[in-house]
Amino acid sequence: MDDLTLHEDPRSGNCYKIRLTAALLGKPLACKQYDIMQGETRTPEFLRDVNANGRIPVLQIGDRFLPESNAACWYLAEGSPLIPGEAFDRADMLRWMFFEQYNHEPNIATLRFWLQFVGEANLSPFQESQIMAKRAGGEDALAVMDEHLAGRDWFVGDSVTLADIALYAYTHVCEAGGFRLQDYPAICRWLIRVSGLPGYVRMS
Ligand SMILES: N[C@@H](CCC(=O)N[C@@H](CS)C(=O)NCC(=O)O)C(=O)O
Repeated sequence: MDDLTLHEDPRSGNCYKIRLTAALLGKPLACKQYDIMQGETRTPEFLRDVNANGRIPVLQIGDRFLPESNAACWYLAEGSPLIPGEAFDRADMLRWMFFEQYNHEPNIATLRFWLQFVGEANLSPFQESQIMAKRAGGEDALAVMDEHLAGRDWFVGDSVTLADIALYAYTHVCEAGGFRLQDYPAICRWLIRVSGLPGYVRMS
């Protein structure tokens, strides 16, 4: 089997998804760290050798490079119970992973990044003008999740899948972006369920 190396910044939830998937599956994963605040994913070498899109995470599989967190999770989990065997459930899992990338991460992860790492005082006028819309978009996403999880344990079927891992990564740290988890009781119960999984690892 090819060696697996995660090119990551440990503060990133997108990178954490991949580490959590590997840990739940018991797959060994080496890590190479970058500081995105210092532009280390924008160097000519990184753009040429690792990801022309200038972003982590990138999962290196032997001498091949796979960017995009959810694609990397899929690669690791192929053939495992983290991907449902039944066609509808598998597509439904992808539905939540696309939701995560379109409705959840661009609002919740971005606000966390701006408020926790960039700092409110350092935001550009454009970023400042986006805060309210990002807050509203993030709250909408959390409300959809909370309603879906009321009365069920996992996003798809009756066991944990990549949908749960993808959505867990930034949800469990969303308070750093100013969101209030206590407003979402079904999410709170699900977060405890995920953190109790055998093999679970913390974000950092
Ligand atoms: N859709 C991508 C998003 C990747 C992404 O936004 N990465 C951020 C960190 S979470 C990054 O590398 N930022 C550094 C930069 O843009 O220079 C994924 O899911 O992997």
